[in-house]
Amino acid sequence: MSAIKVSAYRWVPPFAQGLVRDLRVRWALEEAGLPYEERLLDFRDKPEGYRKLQPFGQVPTFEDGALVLFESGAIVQHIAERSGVLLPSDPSARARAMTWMFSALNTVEPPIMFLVQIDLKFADDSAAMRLREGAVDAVKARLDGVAAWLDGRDYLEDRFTAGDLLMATVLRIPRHTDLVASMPVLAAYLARCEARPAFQKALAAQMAVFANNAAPTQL
Ligand SMILES: N[C@@H](CCC(=O)N[C@@H](CS)C(=O)NCC(=O)O)C(=O)O
Repeated sequence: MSAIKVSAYRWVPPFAQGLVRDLRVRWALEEAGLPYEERLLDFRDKPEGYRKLQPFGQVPTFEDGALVLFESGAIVQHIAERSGVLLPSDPSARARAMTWMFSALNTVEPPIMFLVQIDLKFADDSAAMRLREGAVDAVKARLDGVAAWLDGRDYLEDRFTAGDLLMATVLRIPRHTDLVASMPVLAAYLARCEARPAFQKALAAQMAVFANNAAPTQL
């Protein structure tokens, strides 16, 4: 049987290390106990034909024999459905968990990514910086919603699911700010998710690749 392959970057700058979205897939595979291999790519120099696997030239992709998937959320969902570990079998509980998967990627991640763009790509652009206050408020509004929901709970639903896996990876993104760290409910939730052995293995695997590969080009 051919091994599952996950695409990932050989190296990214420190601000992105530990955040690249193959982490979600590695984590889901670790939770499911499915072994995988890496398909390592250079950020600036993707192999000929890679867009046949990922139309936008991004990571991650997931290859399992003839099945090729892209979009980290879809890949995590596939792994979760296949293994049963990350989604409850009860149909209603499963639908709730999937609701949180979409919520993480579709409601919470976009304002966070907008803020990240401002802070990490346009920090010297005064026009962009004028948008920052509003961008922070938009992130806070989403974080307030997640924190209020989580208050008194360990996880978004009554057990850890793929919804938590995606939400935790999204909450990691604004680590250059104290937005999550300053909210005790969210900080504790994130720490709880990150303490899972499967997360620790996934993170170590991503970071090991960067440690083994010197910066190939200036990004
Ligand atoms: N929605 C996609 C986003 C993938 C994505 O943004 N990947 C980044 C790394 S985390 C990437 O490869 N960026 C390079 C690019 O967009 O050209 C997913 O969740 O898989």
